[in-house]
Amino acid sequence: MFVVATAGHVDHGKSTLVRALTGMEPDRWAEERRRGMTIDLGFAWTTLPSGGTVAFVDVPGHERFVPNMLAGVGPVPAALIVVAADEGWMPQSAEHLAALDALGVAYGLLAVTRADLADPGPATARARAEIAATSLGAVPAVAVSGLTGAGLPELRSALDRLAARVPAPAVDDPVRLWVDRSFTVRGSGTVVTGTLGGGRLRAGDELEVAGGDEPVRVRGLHSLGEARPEVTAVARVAVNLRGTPRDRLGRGDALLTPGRFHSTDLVDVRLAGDPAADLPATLTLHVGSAAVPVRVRPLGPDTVRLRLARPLPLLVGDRALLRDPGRHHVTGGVRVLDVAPPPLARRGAAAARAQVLAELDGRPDLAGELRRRRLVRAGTLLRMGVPVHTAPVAGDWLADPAHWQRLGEQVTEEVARYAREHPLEPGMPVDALRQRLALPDRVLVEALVRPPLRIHAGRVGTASVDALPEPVARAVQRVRAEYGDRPFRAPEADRLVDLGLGPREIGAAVRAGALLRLADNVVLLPDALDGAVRVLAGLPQPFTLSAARQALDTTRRVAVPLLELLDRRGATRRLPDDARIVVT
Ligand SMILES: Nc1nc2c(ncn2[C@@H]2O[C@H](COP(=O)(O)OP(=O)(O)OP(=O)(O)O)[C@@H](O)[C@H]2O)c(=O)[nH]1
Ligand SMILES: [Mg+2]
Repeated sequence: MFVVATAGHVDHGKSTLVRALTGMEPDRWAEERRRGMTIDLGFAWTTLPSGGTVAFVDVPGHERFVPNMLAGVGPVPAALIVVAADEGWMPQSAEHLAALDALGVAYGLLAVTRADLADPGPATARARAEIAATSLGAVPAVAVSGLTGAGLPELRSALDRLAARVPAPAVDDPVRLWVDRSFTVRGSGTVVTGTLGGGRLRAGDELEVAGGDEPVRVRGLHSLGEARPEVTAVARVAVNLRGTPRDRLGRGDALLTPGRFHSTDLVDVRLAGDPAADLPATLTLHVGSAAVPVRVRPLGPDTVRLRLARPLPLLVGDRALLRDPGRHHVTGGVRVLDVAPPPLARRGAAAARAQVLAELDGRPDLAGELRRRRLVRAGTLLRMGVPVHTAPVAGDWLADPAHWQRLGEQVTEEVARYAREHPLEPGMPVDALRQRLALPDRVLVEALVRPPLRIHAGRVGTASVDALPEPVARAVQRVRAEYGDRPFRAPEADRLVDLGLGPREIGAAVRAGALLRLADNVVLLPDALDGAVRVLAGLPQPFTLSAARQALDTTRRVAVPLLELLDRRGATRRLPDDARIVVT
């Protein structure tokens, strides 16, 4: 389907022309028909000579209703500009054309109506000259009369040729349907309509409402007045929503493919046309069918930051326009450069930001986004409208290659520094490393640790992290040499000091499994436990503490905690009379 919006000054014959072409009434309201004036958007369609379908979004020309006009043309890629032969170029001819230009509409056609009332030549010449200076460029012109029907066959053929020029829509894109109407149908519930510019909708689909948290479900679809199981862009579509109250949705809302859009109330944009210098501080941003008040903060010569009064599901590259509602004036077009811009807190941040923005053109650019954001989730970029075609470094994280390499080097440095500062610890805790490098996710740390570093028990160190630090290893060696043949004699406290085994060293040796700690300052070699059980099993059962102490050739200082440890491990059991047995 080819969708085209009308444009043009009030009373120049837009609705008459749509009626003549389609046989349908675009002015839906009794008040419109009574006043002979379009107030809100109208919809009509017909078959073209080629067999294709054209659907019209007929807009009001009166200056009071320009916001309605903008809601209609926002999502539509082509325009039928209507100028009356007898009146010629008028203020809303200019304002509508400025809006189309601001939105970057590139496909159009000029119909000079009321050609039965005056020579269409001068109006045609003026209008073509005005249009040629905009995004529409040189457009074909047809002189018509909605009254006599003269020129209508030529106009139909011209519409066919225009339809053939409009690029094919991206039918696999996610759906962002800007709602231009919502109403209730008795027995069916809430229905919203809009121009589907990309993607496809199916009955049964689950969709998101921008800014809402509960999903909505498509109960049924209509296009051109007929029920359809599926509607593919470009199309006018009416969506019947299951169990959704009508007041939940209205013009300016958007139905979205779930998880594919990022609603934002802060965007950095480039202005087309007039530079930012004398821009009012507050304006209205029109995008899709939405109109939202914004506060304007100039950044560069043609770039500004907009703070939206409510969040919208915007994408990098979106076209929108700014209008001063008080002055009935389209201030200019904007192109969205960044939908998740950094805050401007530091001094000089705005100037630095202006420099960054000067390099951006609104075309989604993966390498540039990675360079600026350094680390970002693939889903985040997709939701900004930036296609992702590189592999993640970890999880769904993407990294700027140079930044990633730097991080790898920093990991080596930080782990080495930590080892120097904490020689007795078996490596740097993963979370300490994550914080040190300001990484947002642990999986990134895990991906950055490469041999000879490795992660063991939540710490990053060399492959031998669970080996003993050098000085502790030497001390343990000496314990082994001195006590190997008296395995149940523990070094006295001052002997431990001589050996260089303070509490931290003992802790490191215990963690590494090189010493067994029975109590503060009471340590044995780790094989002592099995040896003790063997000795105790040789005693007459049950045995007393004193018998155990003698058999083990040790002191109470060792025997008491040793037997308690064996009790805890279930190797021995303590009886009510304090004697023990070895559990076999
Ligand atoms: N003689 C003549 N009158 C026309 C022609 N087209 C429209 N008119 C008349 O011009 C008046 C306005 O026509 P509309 O079609 O309502 O104009 P419009 O552009 O839709 O107006 P708005 O929607 O209010 O902006 C009506 O009285 C029409 O009958 C034409 O080709 N010839
Ligand atoms: Mg009209």
